Amino acid sequence: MRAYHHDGDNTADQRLPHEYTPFSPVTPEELGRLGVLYWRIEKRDDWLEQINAVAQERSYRNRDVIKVSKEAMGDVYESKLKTFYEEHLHEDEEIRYILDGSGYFDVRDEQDRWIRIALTTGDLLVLPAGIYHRFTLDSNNYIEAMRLFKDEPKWTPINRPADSNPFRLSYLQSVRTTV
Ligand code: KMT
Ligand code: NI
Repeated sequence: MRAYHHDGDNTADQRLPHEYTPFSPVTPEELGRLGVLYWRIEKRDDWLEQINAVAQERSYRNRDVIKVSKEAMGDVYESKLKTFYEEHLHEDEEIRYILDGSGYFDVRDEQDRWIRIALTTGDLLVLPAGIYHRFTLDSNNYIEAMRLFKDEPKWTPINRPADSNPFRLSYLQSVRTTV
């Protein structure tokens, strides 16, 4: 995992790193203040047990695996990528363990700037309900991820603006009270 401020350029290819100049890293503690959680679980023999432990601890009772690539998605590839990259929120956590490949999750900070979170195999990321975010593949054009969720999947993206959504409001409140 590597997190940093995005350069804000939305004209160049979204798959490029878009590092702010000078490079401006974001620590796991700063992500934590936004409610974003991160674990490193190496893809060794016991990775599944470790995932199971986190899942049990946080009541993630269901899971599936998504493969994002042209080969795996065929006709819906372009439209899915477009949907992933539209700024949105969910009414539940978005939990991803990267099984293979790599990609970028962008999340908004307190000043509404983009933080780019570069994930690779072995990274586990949890985005809180109500945070504005988006996802893109990087120039490797391939990611495979386990998606975990508490009960039934609640994938529905709610595109910005969703400022009066109750999950948005309680997210903002939780961020303020943890500062
Ligand atoms: C999402 O919700 O944006 C995704 O599931 C993207 C693919 S998982 C790395
Ligand atoms: Ni999402």
